[in-house]
Amino acid sequence: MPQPFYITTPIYYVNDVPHVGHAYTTIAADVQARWHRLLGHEVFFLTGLDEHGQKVQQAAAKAGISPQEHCDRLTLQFQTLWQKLGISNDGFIRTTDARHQAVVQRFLQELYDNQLIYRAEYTGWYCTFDERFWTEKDVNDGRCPDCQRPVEQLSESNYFFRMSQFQQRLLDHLEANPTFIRPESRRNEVAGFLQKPLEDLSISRPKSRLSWGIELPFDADYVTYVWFDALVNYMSALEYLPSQPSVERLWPATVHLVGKDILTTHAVYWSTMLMALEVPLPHTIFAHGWWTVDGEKMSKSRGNVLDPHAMVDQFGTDAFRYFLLREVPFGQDGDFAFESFIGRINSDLANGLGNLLSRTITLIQRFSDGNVPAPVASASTELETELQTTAESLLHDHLPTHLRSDRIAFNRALEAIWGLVQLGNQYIDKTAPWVLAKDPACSARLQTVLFHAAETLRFLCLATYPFMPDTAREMARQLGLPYNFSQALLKDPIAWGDGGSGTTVVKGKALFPRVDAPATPSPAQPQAGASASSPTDENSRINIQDFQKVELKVAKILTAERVPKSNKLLKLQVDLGTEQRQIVAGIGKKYGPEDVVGKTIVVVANLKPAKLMGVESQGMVLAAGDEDVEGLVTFKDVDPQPGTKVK
Ligand code: ME8
Repeated sequence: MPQPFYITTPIYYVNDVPHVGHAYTTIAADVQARWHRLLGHEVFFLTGLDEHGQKVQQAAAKAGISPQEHCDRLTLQFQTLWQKLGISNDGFIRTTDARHQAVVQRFLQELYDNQLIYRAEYTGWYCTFDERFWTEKDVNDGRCPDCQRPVEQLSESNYFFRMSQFQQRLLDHLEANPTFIRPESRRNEVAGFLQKPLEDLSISRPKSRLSWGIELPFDADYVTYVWFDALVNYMSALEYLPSQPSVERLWPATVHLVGKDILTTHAVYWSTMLMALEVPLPHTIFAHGWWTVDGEKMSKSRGNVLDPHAMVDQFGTDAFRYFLLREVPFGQDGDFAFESFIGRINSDLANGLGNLLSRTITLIQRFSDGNVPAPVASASTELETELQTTAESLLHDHLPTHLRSDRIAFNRALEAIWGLVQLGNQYIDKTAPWVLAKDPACSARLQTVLFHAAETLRFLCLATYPFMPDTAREMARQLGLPYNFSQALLKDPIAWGDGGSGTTVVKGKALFPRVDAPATPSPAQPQAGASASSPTDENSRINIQDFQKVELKVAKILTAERVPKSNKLLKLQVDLGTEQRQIVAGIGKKYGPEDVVGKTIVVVANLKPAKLMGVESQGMVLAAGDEDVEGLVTFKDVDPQPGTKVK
């Protein structure tokens, strides 16, 4: 039996309601868990809440209720959101659970008995927000180096964990286990951190200052430092939450997913705690990047905190799950721009996957009485072979590679899936079943084409399930596939042609209605109305009047510079004949600023201004390419004057 797949998210503070950042890590863990269940692995997926500490005590005091009551209220908010987002966690831990508290006390006692915890007087700079002391050299101008809030000098007697003793062992572990901290850049960060002498860790807080915590088993005047309490959740949960509780079977964890903000606490505090307890370390700690909104940090004071409930209500759970994991490589920081979200819904989801399903079902209903026909071998061509090899390598190579928990690359997995979506749509365009249907001599070919289109969707249904479970279920229903996704459907390799034909398709609603772009996108209050039209090939055509609404003009690029923190965006100043405009263009992966200055290009001149990474764009440049820009639209023989109309 392979080792069970044990995956965790951080346990989130209950000082406030959950936002997009919390949803991100939890959705990522959910995709991993669903993927492993499909493969037939035993999975334990744990999430939960961090309920002790100063922040929670303060939030409860502000609300005028007891800390426990506050925690209970917030717990409901998190659980409701996880349900709405389709999170399939197997366990939900709360650090106020009596069973968890008992384990924390047991660990503390063990370390104390082994002289790995000692008491000492300590004077230092204390940051209330971060609940930690800083040394003189850390503090900048009386401010916390982490959160920049003012610190105060405090002298108090506390208990310390001999973390410094484990520095070399941890360095050796890091060296010997290349996939312990992922991605590589984060591993280097931890290695760098460990070059400086590691200090001992204060693991207590006097009750006179903070009462909301787990009492130290060896001194009733103190509670446990919130991080020592919280990190233990990953092991304590195994003693009482799985259907068959067992630390032996489930530990060490396969992967702890965390945000980069809490990498040190996991890589250093948690690892050294485990070493002191003589427990093996988790296989991988994967630290993902940070979401900002239009280039800015999310914060209440800026009013730009993204509410996942609102997002799901407007755009749907699966569109939200898709966007978060598709837009940005998992280890890197990302910017949440509504233009991109809506763009992805319309292009990838509605025009891509939704269109492929709806046109295939329509074609099968129209030309095959609603039943998926069997293929006729002699009527197959290279096009079918290409579909088959792409689909099989998607399920058997690309997804297993990109979803490996020590290399997670959700965006690449989704790119591979959408490669097949695109191929499927091109296949229908090229084979034109509606033309084949007119000629009785082509009936074997028509049958073959309809079969392969349906088979493509069967593979897509399995591939999309971990990311978009509701969509996969709806696709299976419309295709008449008897799939029960709680079973290990990918335990054995899926072969092309071993389960598609003969099923009866059912026309259903469009998977993803198109979304109209809001007039002025506002991250905190997005406004979007779903249009009723379904994205079929016929009704996605436009007439000449529609096209004439788009004002295309010649422009000359005067200056160009990169938008900070973006490898894709260039900020251009362009001459439009009668005026100068600023345009932000997503061409930065293909061109550097020096490549484009002086070029004569074509721009959409009557686009409403929008902000990209916080920079205003007053138009759009035309370029060829889908995912990646292949080239700017320019002129070969002439250089028309800026401002000239293009039609
Ligand atoms: O740190 N972008 O809890 P927390 C991406 N209780 N991810 C984000 C994010 C953003 N803008 N904001 C939050 C704690 N996250 C401790 C953890 S674990 C033993 C204790 C996600 O509520 C990301 O996973 O502050 C980050 O690490 C976590 O929420 C922090 O959640």
